[in-house]
This record gives sequence, structure tokens and C-alpha cells, in this order.
Amino acid sequence: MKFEDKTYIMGILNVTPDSFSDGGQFVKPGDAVKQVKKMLVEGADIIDIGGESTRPGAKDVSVEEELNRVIPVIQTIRQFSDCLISIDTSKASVMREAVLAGANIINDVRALQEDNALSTAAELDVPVCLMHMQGQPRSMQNKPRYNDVVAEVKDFLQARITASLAAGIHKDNIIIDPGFGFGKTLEHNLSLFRAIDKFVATGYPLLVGVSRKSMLGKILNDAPADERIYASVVMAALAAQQGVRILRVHDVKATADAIAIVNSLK
Ligand code: YH5
Repeated sequence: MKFEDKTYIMGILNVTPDSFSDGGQFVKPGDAVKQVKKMLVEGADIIDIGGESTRPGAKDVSVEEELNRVIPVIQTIRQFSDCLISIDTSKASVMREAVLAGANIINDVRALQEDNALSTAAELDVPVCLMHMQGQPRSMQNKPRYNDVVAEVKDFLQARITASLAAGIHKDNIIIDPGFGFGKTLEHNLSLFRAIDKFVATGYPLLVGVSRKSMLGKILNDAPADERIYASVVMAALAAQQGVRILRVHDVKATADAIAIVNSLK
């Protein structure tokens, strides 16, 4: 797949019963459909469907549970839309079933490090987002540590690109993501955001997800998730301005307006 030269909006659809900001709202396919239609009308280019909660402290889910959450939703979306769908998973079997059901993109917060993920992604021949995470969701936010966060995240992503290419994944199918909030303090996240130009300069399309994350809450005197929307949109605009190609967001309409402003100034 060849990405056009524009900033894509990836709308978040959580199908986990424990999602922080939309706690279990979108578990029923009917409810999920409503949210997907709203995001598409508002300007989403991609719908990102995740059945494993990867927020800090989240527990593991079984393959069966993850499949039960995501596959019916993908099948239902395919009955009314040919929009791009990404599947937010680290499990090879979920990647496979999701793509067979109509998903177009793999979004893996573990950068294809789980069993059979590299070979499965190569075989499915769809774009894949390789994200950096230090540790595992359960414990990643307890004392993250780096000597040089930008260098370490860049080196990790480069190593995963090398592994992906060696497994037969096409260069044009690789997307990279520094993984904001995944085993990072506020200072780590800010250092990475200041270095966005360095990630863009790799030539691989860059995906950024900061929407409603606790890094914004920390800057805003511990604002709760539903009061982090303006800050999320500002960060999205700053990212788009610097050449970020995919913005993973909860608030699609607000982000689409911000991108329109950024584009008008080019
Ligand atoms: C990402 O950055 N993030 S799930 C905690 C929050 C708010 C939001 C406490 N999947 C990313 O969105 N995939 C997630 O407030 C992702 N990049 C990619 N590629 C975490 C999330 C969130 C967590």
C-alpha cells in the first residue's frame, strides 16, 4: 500500500470492556458501528480497532477473547464501509483473522516481537506500525529509565525495521511510532516529541498517538482524560506541521480542523 502525501487521521475504536476514557461503551457491535460512522463522517481515514487494553496496568487477554472482541466489529464495518481498518494487536493469530475479515493495517505496540508475528505480517503483506515500548503494559510506568531516550527509541525502531525487512516485510509497508506514554515519563515523552523531526527524517511514515494521554494530564495540572482534548488537538497540529503522517486520536473532528489549518499554511 502506498500512503498519499497527507496527514491521515486514525480514529480510535476501543473494544475492551476496561478502556479508560470510554469504559466499555463500544463493546457491542451496534455501539461500535455508531462510533465508527461518527468518526468517518468527521473525517477519519483509518479506524483503529483494539481488543487488548494496553493502558498502564492493564491485564493480558487470551487470543479467544481478543478475537471475540474484534472480528465481529471488523465484519460489521465491512458491511457498510471500505474505509481503512487497522488492527491493534500483538498476536499473530489475531493479525491473520483480522486481515481475513477485512482489516488493512497491523498496529502492533510490541513491534512484531511476539511469536510468529514477523512471519505472519510478512505473509499478510499489509502495512504494519512498529511501536516502541519499554517493558510491558502491566508495569511499564513504574520508573521508566533511559540514558538517552531519543537514541534508544530510534535504535530500537531501527532494529525492528531490520528484523521486519529480514522477515520479508516490504519496505513500503513499514510505519514507525515512538510510542508516547509506553514506558516513558513526561520528560521522556517531551524529549521524543521535540525530536519528531529526527523520526520523520528516517523516511518511514511516522505515526503519533498522544490523544488524551496522561502526559497531557500532567502538563495540565492533573486534568482528567475528558479535559485533555484541546491539548491533544494542539499536539496533533504540532505533529502534523512537522510531517507526521498518521495521527491516532479519539477526537476526530477537532483533529481534522487542526490539520486543515496546518495544510492551509503549507
Ligand atoms: C500509540 O501511541 N496507544 S493505546 C492511556 C490514556 C489515553 C490513551 C490514560 N495504542 C498507541 O491510546 N498504538 C495505544 O490515558 C497505540 N501508538 C500506536 N501505534 C493507549 C492509549 C491511551 C492510554
